[in-house]
Amino acid sequence: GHSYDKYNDLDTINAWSANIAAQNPGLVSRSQFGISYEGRPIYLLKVGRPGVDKKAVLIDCGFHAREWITPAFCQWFVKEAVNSYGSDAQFTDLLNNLDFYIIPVLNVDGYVYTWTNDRMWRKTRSATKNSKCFGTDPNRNFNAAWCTGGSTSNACAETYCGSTPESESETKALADFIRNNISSIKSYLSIHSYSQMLPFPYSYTNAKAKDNAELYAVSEGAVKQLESLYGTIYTYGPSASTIYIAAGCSDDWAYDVGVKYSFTFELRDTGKYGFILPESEIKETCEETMLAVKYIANHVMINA
Ligand code: 0X9
Ligand code: ZN
Ligand code: ZN
Repeated sequence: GHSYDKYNDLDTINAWSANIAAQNPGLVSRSQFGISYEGRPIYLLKVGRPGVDKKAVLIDCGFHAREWITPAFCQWFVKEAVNSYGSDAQFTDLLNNLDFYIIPVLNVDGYVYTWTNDRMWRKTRSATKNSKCFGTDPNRNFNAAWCTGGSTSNACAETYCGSTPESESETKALADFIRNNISSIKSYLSIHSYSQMLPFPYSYTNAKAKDNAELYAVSEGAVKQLESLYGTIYTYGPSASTIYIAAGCSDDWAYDVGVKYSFTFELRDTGKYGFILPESEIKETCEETMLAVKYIANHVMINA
């Protein structure tokens, strides 16, 4: 059965999302936002009190298949929203004034594959013409200096950029959703693991983003909140200098189409367990990350 303190498989996550929407009709609704290469539905939860002209924060999890802590975080976020509405003043305020679009698992085919075949799979599961290798790196598949630095046209590589920008059904669905809702989406948070970092654009160039100073201040404030709970240390700053140069990433693409508050989270840990973070760390990881996400959301509510 489903548990917030365990890693849930895709069927369990899909049953959970149907259920939490059914149980909280005034706060949570579920829609199918795309369909994967192998034909699985990709679900989207809209969390917030219905209202007119609401600004929105888009959060995706399960971008890279093996980063299991990330779908766990998206589930945790929705649980906290539902439990906090009407009792926690700050979260209630956020839910009254913002919509949160939550994608619990974007790369559904890859996620299933990590449960059935290869725990360390990263990419999508699409076939590539003239290659026996499968899968594109979804975070190298966006139209932001596509297939230049930090990515490759070698289909067998972990950072394969794909045959064209948005060649993947999953990335195309995400890009279409952002384009179709660009007037309301003010913030995009892409949840990954691991390395305890909170980078922001750009990663395809060493040039600073137009909003660099504000994004730096927001990431600093968010990290302070996160660190206050259990002392987990995060680094933050422009992606290219904080992590590495990488082209075709969703955060850079979203920023360049106009989503100003675009951040990537790299959750626990720093390498002791890496992608295989023990279930015993789910609760602390999610609780500390909630503080950072709420800090950013509050900034968006006030300033966007
Ligand atoms: O390389 C990535 O896609 C991310 N690291 S991961 O280990 N989760 O694969 C980092 C993404 C940071 N953002 C950008 N590079 N734009
Ligand atoms: Zn990742
Ligand atoms: Zn909590």
